Amino acid sequence: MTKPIDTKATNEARRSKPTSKGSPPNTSDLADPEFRQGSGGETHQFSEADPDHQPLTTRNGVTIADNQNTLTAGDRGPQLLEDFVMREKVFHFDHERIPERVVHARGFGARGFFETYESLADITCADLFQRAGEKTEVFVRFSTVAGNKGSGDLARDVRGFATKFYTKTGNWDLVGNNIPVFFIQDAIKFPDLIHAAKPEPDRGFPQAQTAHDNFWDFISLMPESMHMVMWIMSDRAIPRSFRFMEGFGVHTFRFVDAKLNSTFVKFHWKPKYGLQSVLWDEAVKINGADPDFHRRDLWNAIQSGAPAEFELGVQLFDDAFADKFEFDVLDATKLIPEELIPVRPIGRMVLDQTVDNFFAETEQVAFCTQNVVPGIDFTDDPLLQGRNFSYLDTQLKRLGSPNFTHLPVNAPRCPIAHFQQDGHMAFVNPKGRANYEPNSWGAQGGPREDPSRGFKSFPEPVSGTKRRVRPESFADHYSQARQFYRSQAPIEQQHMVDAMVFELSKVDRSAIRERVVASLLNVDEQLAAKVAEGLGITDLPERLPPALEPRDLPNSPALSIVNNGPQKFTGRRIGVLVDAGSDAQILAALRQEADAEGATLALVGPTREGIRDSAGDLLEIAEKLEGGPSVLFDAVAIVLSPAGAGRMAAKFAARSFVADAHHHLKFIAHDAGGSGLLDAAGIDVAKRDAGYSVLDDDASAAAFIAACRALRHWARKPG
Ligand code: HDE
Repeated sequence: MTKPIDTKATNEARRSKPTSKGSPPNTSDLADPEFRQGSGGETHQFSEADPDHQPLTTRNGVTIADNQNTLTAGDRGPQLLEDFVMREKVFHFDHERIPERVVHARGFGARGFFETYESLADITCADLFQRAGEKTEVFVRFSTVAGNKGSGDLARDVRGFATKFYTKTGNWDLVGNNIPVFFIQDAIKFPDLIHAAKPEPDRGFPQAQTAHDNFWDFISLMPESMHMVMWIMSDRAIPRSFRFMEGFGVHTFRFVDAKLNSTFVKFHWKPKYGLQSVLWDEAVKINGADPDFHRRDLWNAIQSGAPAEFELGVQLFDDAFADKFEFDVLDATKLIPEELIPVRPIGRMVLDQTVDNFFAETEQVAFCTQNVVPGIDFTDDPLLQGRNFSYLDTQLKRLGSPNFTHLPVNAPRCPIAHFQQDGHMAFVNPKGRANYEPNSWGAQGGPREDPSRGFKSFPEPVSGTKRRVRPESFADHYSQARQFYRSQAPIEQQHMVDAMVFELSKVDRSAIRERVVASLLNVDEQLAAKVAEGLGITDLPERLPPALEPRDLPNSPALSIVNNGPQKFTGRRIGVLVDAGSDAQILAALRQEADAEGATLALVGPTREGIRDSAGDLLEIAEKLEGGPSVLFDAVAIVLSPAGAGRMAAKFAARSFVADAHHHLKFIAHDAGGSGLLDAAGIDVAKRDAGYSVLDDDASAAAFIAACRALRHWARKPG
């Protein structure tokens, strides 16, 4: 007969506190009495038997005696249906998942505040913009669009940049992207666009990629998408981190003042530490080395006390500008160049708190473009109008109840009072008899409308014939695509060509590849020719006839990332390759200079247990070499003793570390020992350009960090 295992003894051990005599370790996290508090704030008394822990209970509050074994009839007998402890636990587990977002499934949220710079009372009555210094609580969710929840962060994709402002007059959701234009002009095309971009339905792949037939087939047949295609084929679609990208409201909105005067407005987020993107080869490798690279970056930054920060800016204009602007301001495939209407900063947003619970906040947050507050209004942009339907609808599907506004992350911070009632999970319920209006119950009759403070739409005169038509003013699909391409630095243009050649090389049908090239001929002939060359198309196809002949617009310097470098290294990370005996003085100088710049130093070494430097001090290693390739860093330094260099030179991962950094145009610093590893990786002195620094004293460490402010040594020809 089998002897039952004495789980009582194991449980006792699990519960017991560690003793100096080496008894089993306590499950340390659970030792924190706050750790298991319910989200409703309820706490349980510690059991007398175990003063360090709250008793484990069922959801009904019944204390559980045994969380290891199901109730059975006989030690080896069948499990009993009456075991509510086991059934409730598994039941709840079975229902843990809610539908992931149909787009923007993979996201990462953070909390913080928005601070208004100055009163905008002359242009909007929106309460959050009335008083200089006013702080408004915010929740932001960054995301990718095409991939599922588990996809890699470094997909070539648009990034979502959705902000919920919990204002005193209701929640305002600014649900934007990191690209200022969109693929389509009318919401009715959104399901087609997303179907085409997502994995193909018969095979379920490719995941989180537009590099496949369906996407490019759709694009080649939808000229209006070409402007946005330029953006997603550019470095904008592979940002270095959420902290280093812009955000845009995309549509034209309205600011409305107290007298119902309207001013058109486009919203912009500008990252405090400037824009930065990775190279495609880096993106591919980062996705392997750390698929959570973007979320980890934001998490680490906030946890280390360096919040992400963005400035909110607006482009303001009136009807006169809208009438004379060469494109329709209601067309979301167009932007207004910053050179034409400069972006006026109106406040800053600081994201300084990570979430307490990913599901409760990042997953359950429900953004709705319809969430505007008095002083902010929609325009007739057909994409925006369609979104106003879609977001509310999608939240019901995802969260399963019209009461999703009760969830803490979605609940307004201002008072709410209405006669809506019941529904699934109604846990914030009105009291009293009156649940309709008008009523004659006097003071007990509940809330009343307020014509003076209530939301009022801008009284836009509207007339027209009801029909399905795309306005003539939306017909120019290529001029701004051309403007974007031509406004890029040569290296950025090359990246766009490379991206298109890569993506189209994954397209099986040559007719689709050729149709894209035919469309590109409307954007820029050289671009089309280079893409054709990369694809091996020897005879350029006929140009796709455009609906409206594209025009040459003036270049917009603001559109380039490289030409607008931040000239700071703040918030960036240096990977320092070290081994036993690395020079303590050089490491100290590097650390000091990095600290002064607001950058971080991460040591990459042979083991996580740490190594002793030349002074005999134990150094904390952030990444074991094989798990910490140089793609994870913005710049690298190689600080090795001669013996250490010898050991490293024998390792493929160490040679790749420096070879990749070289190939990715990174700034590289090295000491005399580090030079040996560079030689071993094939980067001899002759190949070391101005992006290399020799570390031999404190001044050289300072010079290296100063050089890093350029972010990349673009002049390098890695060969
Ligand atoms: Fe979205 N979009 N979208 N979108 N979108 C969603 O709403 C939709 C568009 C954007 O972090 C969905 O809650 C339609 C433009 C972001 O939770 C869904 C159209 C822009 C997020 C939806 C668009 C965006 C979404 C899926 C064309 C930039 C993530 C889950 C008319 C201005 C928000 C959800 C988050 C999410 C519909 C176009 C940005 C299905 C129909 C343009 C940042 O409702």
